[in-house]
Amino acid sequence: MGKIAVVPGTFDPITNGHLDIINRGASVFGEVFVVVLNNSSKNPLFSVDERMQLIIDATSHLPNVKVQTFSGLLIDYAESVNASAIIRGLRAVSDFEYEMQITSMNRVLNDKIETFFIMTKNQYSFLSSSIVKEVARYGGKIDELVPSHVEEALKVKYNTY
Ligand code: COD
Repeated sequence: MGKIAVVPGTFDPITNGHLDIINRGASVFGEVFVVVLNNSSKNPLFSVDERMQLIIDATSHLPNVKVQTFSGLLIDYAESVNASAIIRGLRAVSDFEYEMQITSMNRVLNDKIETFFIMTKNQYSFLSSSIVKEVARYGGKIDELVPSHVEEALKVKYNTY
C-alpha cells in the first residue's frame, strides 16, 4: 500500500502547477489525498464541489490519488486519514515565510507528520490560481496554465466565450 501523503490547498481552481506537485507526489507515495480545505479566508470563485470535481477530472489518470474536502485544521484531517506526510509546493522565496510558519505550527500540533516541499518546475514558477483567474477574467490565453476542462469552467464563470 505504501505511505499516505496529503496535498492540501484551496485549489480555486487547480492549475498545471498544482497538478505537477500532485503527479510528482503520487510517484513517490503509495497514496496521495488531495484535500480542498473549506475554511480559507479567501473568497473563492468556485464552490468546494466544483473545485473537487475539477481536481477529480484532472487526476483521473492517477489511480493512487483521492480527492476529499475538510473543514478544520489540516493536521486534524491528516491524522484522520492516517497520513505520514503533508506535501507543499514551493515557487519562490516569497512562499517560504508563509510555509515555514504553517509547517512550524503544524509540527507543534503533531510532530509525527512530516511536511515535504516539492520545488516547482521552472515553467510553473510564476503560476498561481489568482494569476490564472486574473487573465481568464479578461479573456486572456490560459491554455498552457490549466487543463482544458478548467479553462472551459473559467470561461463559463467569467462569460468570456
Ligand atoms: N508550482 C508549485 N506549487 C504550487 C504552484 C506552482 N505553480 N501553485 C501552487 N502550488 C502549491 C502551493 O505552494 C501549495 O503548496 C499548494 O500548491 C496549494 O496551493 P493553493 O494556493 O491552492 O493553497 P493554499 O496555499 O491557499 O492552501 C493553504 C491551506 C488551505 C492548506 C492552509 O490555509 C490550511 O492548512 N488551512 C487549514 C487551517 C490550518 O490547518 N492552518 C494551518 C495551521 S496554522
